[in-house]
Amino acid sequence: MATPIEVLVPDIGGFKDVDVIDVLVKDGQQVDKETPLITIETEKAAMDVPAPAAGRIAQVKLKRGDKVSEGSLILMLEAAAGAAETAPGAVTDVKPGSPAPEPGASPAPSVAPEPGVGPTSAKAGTAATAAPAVRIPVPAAVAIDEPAFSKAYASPSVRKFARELAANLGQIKGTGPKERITQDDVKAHVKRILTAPTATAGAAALPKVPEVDFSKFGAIEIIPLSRIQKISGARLQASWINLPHVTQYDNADITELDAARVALKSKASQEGVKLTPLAFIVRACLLALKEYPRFNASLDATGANLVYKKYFNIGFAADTPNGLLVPVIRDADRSSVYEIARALASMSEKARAGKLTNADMQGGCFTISSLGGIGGTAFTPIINAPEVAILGVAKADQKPVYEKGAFIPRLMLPLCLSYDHRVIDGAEAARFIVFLSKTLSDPKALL
Ligand code: CAO
Repeated sequence: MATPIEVLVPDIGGFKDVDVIDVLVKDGQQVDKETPLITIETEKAAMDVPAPAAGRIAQVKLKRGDKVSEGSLILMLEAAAGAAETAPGAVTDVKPGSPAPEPGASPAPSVAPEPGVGPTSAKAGTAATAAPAVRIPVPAAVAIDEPAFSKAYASPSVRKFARELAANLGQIKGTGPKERITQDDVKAHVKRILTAPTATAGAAALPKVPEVDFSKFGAIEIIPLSRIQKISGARLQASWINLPHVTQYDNADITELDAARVALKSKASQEGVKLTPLAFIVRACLLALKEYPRFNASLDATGANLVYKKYFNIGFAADTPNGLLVPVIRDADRSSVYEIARALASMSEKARAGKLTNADMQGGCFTISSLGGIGGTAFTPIINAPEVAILGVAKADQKPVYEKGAFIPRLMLPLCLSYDHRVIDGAEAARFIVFLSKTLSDPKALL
């Protein structure tokens, strides 16, 4: 058996009769080098005294509440073989006044000991390194508020423990002497976060709209939102909150295109097809998506990769009595303008009759929201996330266009392209919409 060595209080900068506020080990306990043994508190700081070597605690020589100075005996340690060369008194790595060394800006671990189930405070010194009995994921996105963390009143071992759990010490109220934060305070804080409903954390971050009792101002009637409105509302809000939206506008000269459409219209209607501008707009978008494949991509779940889709499924917003639905035309690039027009009509009819299946609304790559049949000059469509762009179409109107020294009437179609600025740069969006405008001005490219 190794001869026990004395472990003494190191140089603590001349402070005398300093309080021992915690004894973190007990007789018979195995410790590693650097395991905190006791916590002492000067007027300026609380600090841990770590083990000078690995080994077994033979006998603890002081208790909580004792007063110590440099050279006071802390405990007797049977140093493990090969570690005995560390002399007592070599424990000099903690200096008062200077903050205790932090374990650095190590990222939050993805696992943590179950709060409340971990070691008791008597084992606090080893708690941070003990293998957790139960593993619970800690939200990875927790960021430590460093200034608040360093100002918080806690011992180095509690700081280390808090860091390993990604707990913001600045948010924790200490229940120890002089409001010092204890390990139990950290556990209780983490437990509170882990057991709180997830929605609460997100909702708490958003300022609330004021609640108003409308009946105080006049008669009211309460009608619940439809199921579709509730679902689409939540999705629209998620997109609006998560995606940085920018909307780029342009006007496409569709004078020739509309002349071609009108010429084809009666023949198409004989075949049961209602040929509206939207079918041509879908075709033009397909060409633009092939030219600018980033618009046909999505961010993956990590947000670090772009998923380029090699298929071209186009969604279109359909206004129905129950709310907004987005049917998807699969492999639209393999269809002619007539086939697209037929699909638009049949799917919007199905949408209005409430007969769309989930499969009819899945797999979209890019969405078009056309309000041209109703009116308006421009709007900001919300991206159908995880898609990265959406085209809004307003009503085409005759506009004076200056050409060869004179204003001439042209049929101009307002286009409004909203895009996810994390994925698409403004210049690329401008190129996309200019390409789209040019394509729409040339009926041959679309037929
Ligand atoms: N400019 C001028 N006229 C237009 C036009 C445009 N951009 N788009 C359509 N029109 C005309 C059509 O040619 C048609 O005229 P005729 O009856 O004289 O031929 C008329 O407007 C009605 O068209 P439509 O709306 O029946 O057909 P569509 O193919 O343009 O649209 C659909 C189909 C399903 C997209 C549409 O009915 C619809 O639901 N639009 C609403 C989409 C929506 O709600 N978007 C907002 C989503 S976010 O809340």
